Amino acid sequence: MANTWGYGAMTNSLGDIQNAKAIIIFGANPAVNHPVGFQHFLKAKERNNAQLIVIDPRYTKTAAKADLFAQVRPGTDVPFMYGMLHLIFKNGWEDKEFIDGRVYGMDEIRKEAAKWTPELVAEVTGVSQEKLIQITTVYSKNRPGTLIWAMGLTQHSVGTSNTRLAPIVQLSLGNMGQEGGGTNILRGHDNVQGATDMGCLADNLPGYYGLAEGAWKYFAKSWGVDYEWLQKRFKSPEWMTKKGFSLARWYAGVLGGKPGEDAIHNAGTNLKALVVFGNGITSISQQAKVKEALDNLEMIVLADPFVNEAAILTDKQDDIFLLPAATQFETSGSVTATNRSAQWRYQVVEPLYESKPDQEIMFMMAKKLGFYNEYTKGMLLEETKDGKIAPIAGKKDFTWPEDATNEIARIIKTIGLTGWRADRIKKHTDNWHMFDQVSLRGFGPMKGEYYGLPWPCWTTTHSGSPILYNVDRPVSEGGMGFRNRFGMEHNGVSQMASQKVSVKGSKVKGGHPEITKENIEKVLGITLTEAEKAAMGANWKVDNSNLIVKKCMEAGIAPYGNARARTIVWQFPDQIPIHREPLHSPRPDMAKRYPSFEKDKPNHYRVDTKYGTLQQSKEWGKEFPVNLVTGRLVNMNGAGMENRASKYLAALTPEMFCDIHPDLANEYGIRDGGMMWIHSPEGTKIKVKAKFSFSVSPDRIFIPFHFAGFFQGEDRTGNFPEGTAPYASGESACTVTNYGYDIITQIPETKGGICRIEKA
Ligand SMILES: Nc1nc2c(c(=O)[nH]1)N[C@H]1C(S)=C(S)[C@@H](COP(=O)(O)OP(=O)(O)OC[C@H]3O[C@@H](n4cnc5c(=O)[nH]c(N)nc54)[C@H](O)[C@@H]3O)O[C@H]1N2
Ligand SMILES: Nc1nc2c(c(=O)[nH]1)N[C@H]1C(S)=C(S)[C@@H](COP(=O)(O)OP(=O)(O)OC[C@H]3O[C@@H](n4cnc5c(=O)[nH]c(N)nc54)[C@H](O)[C@@H]3O)O[C@H]1N2
Ligand SMILES: [Mo]
Repeated sequence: MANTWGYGAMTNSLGDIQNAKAIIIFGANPAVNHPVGFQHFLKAKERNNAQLIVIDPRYTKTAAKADLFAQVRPGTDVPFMYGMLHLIFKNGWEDKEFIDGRVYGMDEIRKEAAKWTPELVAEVTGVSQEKLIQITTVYSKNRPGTLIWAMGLTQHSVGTSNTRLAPIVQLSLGNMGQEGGGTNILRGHDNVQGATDMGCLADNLPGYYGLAEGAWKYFAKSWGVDYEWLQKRFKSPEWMTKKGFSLARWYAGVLGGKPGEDAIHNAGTNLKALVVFGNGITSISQQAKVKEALDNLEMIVLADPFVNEAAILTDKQDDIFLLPAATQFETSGSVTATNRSAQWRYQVVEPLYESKPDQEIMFMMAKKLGFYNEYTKGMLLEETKDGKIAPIAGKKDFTWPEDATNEIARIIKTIGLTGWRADRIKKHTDNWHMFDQVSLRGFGPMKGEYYGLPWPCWTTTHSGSPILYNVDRPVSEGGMGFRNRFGMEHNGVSQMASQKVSVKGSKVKGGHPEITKENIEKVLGITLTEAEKAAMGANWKVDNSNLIVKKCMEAGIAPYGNARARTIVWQFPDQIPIHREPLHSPRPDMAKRYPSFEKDKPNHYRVDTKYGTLQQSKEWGKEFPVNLVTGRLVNMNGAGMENRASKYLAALTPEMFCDIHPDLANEYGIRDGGMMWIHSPEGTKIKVKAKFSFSVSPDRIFIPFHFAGFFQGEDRTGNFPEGTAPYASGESACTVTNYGYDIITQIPETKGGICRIEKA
């Protein structure tokens, strides 16, 4: 199982936002969710007179600081962005040189954008033509502009289309690879960038290595274990290369195949046990199903510093184990920030009482299950000059966590973690005061390095790369072109950057492919010795000799090529992003005009998943006319247990509530402070307190997702072991968020649902 919330990494850094002349935010509320990072946005306004533009269905605290605000209808960002592109092309505001040299397929986008006149955009998104024109004009005329997004773009059945079209807007304006530009995704949890980089995803190995046999073999070699041994961990070899269940639909793994449930494809078996490290479980859509799945498991293990409220939700009586995990204050190690920078986290206190850090719990489990040696062996190994993996001389045992960090640096070459040795990361954190917060450049002992060595950090002496795809700096100072990942050509068109685009100081002029053993001599114009040839891996990602990277650094190029950013993804159901209404749209007319994917997706992370058939099965909006928007509060985090267990944080929002416009409330006889029911298309309901608010328009309501402990009107807090109940409990928003999952990542459509409301 893996966490599929959110996707993308920041191309620039929070500090670099101070260089922007315009900032456009799609579906993020950093004043609330990234209040420290948001200070850079405010500084950009103060110092640079940066124009702040916010696109959100709600008037948020971030919107309150904006120069321009568009209150978009949930799930219509694709039309809004095409509306911008329409105006950009119509007025000739696009960066022609950038597009010609570095982009593939912009003509297709231009064609689609031609359809999205301001008039049509206004009809579909609810944003006036004037507002769209004003926003596009201001954003185009103030370059560089940075484009920000977070969960408002991703948590949709078309989340992937949203997160493809946003960079396309940036490409059209030439805002990529620029100081003050880029696409800057405000990531979620502490170290979530590190968690994704480390393969806590259902569809790849650490470092985004795929699940193909070649990648597994690279890891087997790097971990010093037999490939065959690894293979035998699976029921049969073919399961090794298949995606796993995602966190979003783990419950289907338990319920799959029962009447009315989506079918699963899981080697002929349902899931029987659940082990959770650091997820609330009450934060996942379809809580009624989650509860049923929990009730049907044979065993539940919850490793958490608090009582994980999954234990409160279930009726299961036996075989639920609460393991007291230590917090991050009680352990140490490297963590990765939203801008790809590493930091060292030092331990503050020893683990309290009988709690243990996560890794110790995992080591104990590995011992019991009999694979502890294989699990930890990689920390005792190193690469040799001739491209082999050998034991580190004289090393009998590992030191946690330094040796784990060094193992990561050794193995993960795809995203360039080679330079992330533990001693280097510590030195950065220790010398925190020696870096400029805007450029991240180091001074004094840190000269020549950027803070936290933002990846790719190609070698143990490389500077790190604070701005991705910036060809105006030498590779040795973090420069690079776009990555070449999808072959040399498509439909007869070269995927390489044009001859005019070279990375500053590079010996290789113009675009070039990613570097392999086969093409290195030709592309770099060098001759390898026989010894070098023997040591070199097939490509830079699996080259234990690191010779490919070394030769590339000497030539001043990034090993991953200098290619074109592509707007067309020929492997996806929508080759270019197109508008598709959420599966549950409050507007049946729009659902007909802009239907979801015609075909359902079988075996999507092992679960059959519905799209168009469900959307078109009914005029959902007639029965469920109100848009349901969910999101965050500043005093609470995630599933909320950590904060509701704090007296002072809980006191700020002691009860679960719903932001509702008085006009809408009045239609249903709901009073400010009165109770109301919210009903979902799945037949579930929650009872919450109404809170009159003008942040939402009368066609939509907002609920935070930080509460749990109540379920469809029932108070379940009696289930807490004595003395462990938090100060605040309430209904979980995810009991009523609707069915609907992104077609590629399977992120739930928690930002594009509908409901029916009623006075309670
Ligand atoms: N205080 C606090 N901070 C947090 C967290 C927390 O729980 N509490 N969680 C952390 C995590 S894990 C994450 S992922 C980040 C998330 O950070 P954000 O993405 O900023 O969080 P949200 O509040 O869920 O959603 C952002 C905005 O998206 C808007 N939105 C909803 N639907 C749409 C839509 O269709 N289009 C557009 N354009 N906007 C839409 C919502 O109204 C909301 O204002 O925050 C992190 N920071
Ligand atoms: N409706 C709706 N649902 C959403 C979202 C939304 O916007 N709307 N957002 C989604 C997103 S982006 C996210 S990231 C999720 C967040 O949801 P969760 O991941 O469930 O959020 P947290 O509350 O951060 O859960 C972390 C759990 O880890 C525990 N924990 C803290 N530190 C440690 C540690 O060091 N070790 C261990 N083992 N446990 C620890 C905490 O006590 C808590 O129980 O929610 C998702 N769900
Ligand atoms: Mo998140």
